[in-house]
Amino acid sequence: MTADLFDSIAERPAQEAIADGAVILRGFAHAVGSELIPALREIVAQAPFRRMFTPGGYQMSVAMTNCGPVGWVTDRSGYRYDGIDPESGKPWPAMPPSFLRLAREAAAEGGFDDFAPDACLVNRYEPGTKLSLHQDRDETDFAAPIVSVSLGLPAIFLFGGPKRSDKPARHRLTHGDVVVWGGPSRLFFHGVAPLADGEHAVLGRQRINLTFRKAR
Ligand code: MD6
Ligand code: FE
Repeated sequence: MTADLFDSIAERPAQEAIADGAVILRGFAHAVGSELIPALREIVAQAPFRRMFTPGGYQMSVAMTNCGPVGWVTDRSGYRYDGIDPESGKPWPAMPPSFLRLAREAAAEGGFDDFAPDACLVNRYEPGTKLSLHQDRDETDFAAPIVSVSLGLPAIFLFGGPKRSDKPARHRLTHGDVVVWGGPSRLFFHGVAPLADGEHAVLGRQRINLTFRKAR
């Protein structure tokens, strides 16, 4: 019994390096999950999830919103960070202190001290929803990492390399896992495979991902 317990811990170490500069912190957000979810509900009440359009005219299957000084948006004119929610004409909801604390602590754990995110993109995946391989390159300063928090249903995170054609590795991310991503792999291609159906005890039939960035 005890041996089995330790074996399973050994097979799933708390920190998994997935590339130079990229690490999965298993369960790092678990303890604060119960604080994050009510704060998330308030954000969504002020800035509801919406499915944005890519510059090429496709509607994204992932629904998005933001909190913080600036938010990531896409429409026919391109991708950008904007201080105003185009749906409401108002600033995005403030970044809750619990979000900021988690992002800073995770970044430090991943080797990036003094992370000061000014944007938190909130993604909602429903079963069947996916995110195609892409680079995060709309930020001005690539020295800052990205911190990505997974909540709700598990997902397969696809992690490639510097070229779109690099075959991605598949990493299963579950509720509370945090990916810290920067340095040499900051511009690597990545995405999310179509979400498998399921029911999460707290969030139901969805996965929520928070990605913290220093955009400006
Ligand atoms: C997601 N994440 O996990 C989408 N980007 O829902 C991302 O696109 C991402 O997790 C940059 C760094 C980490 C990420
Ligand atoms: Fe991304």
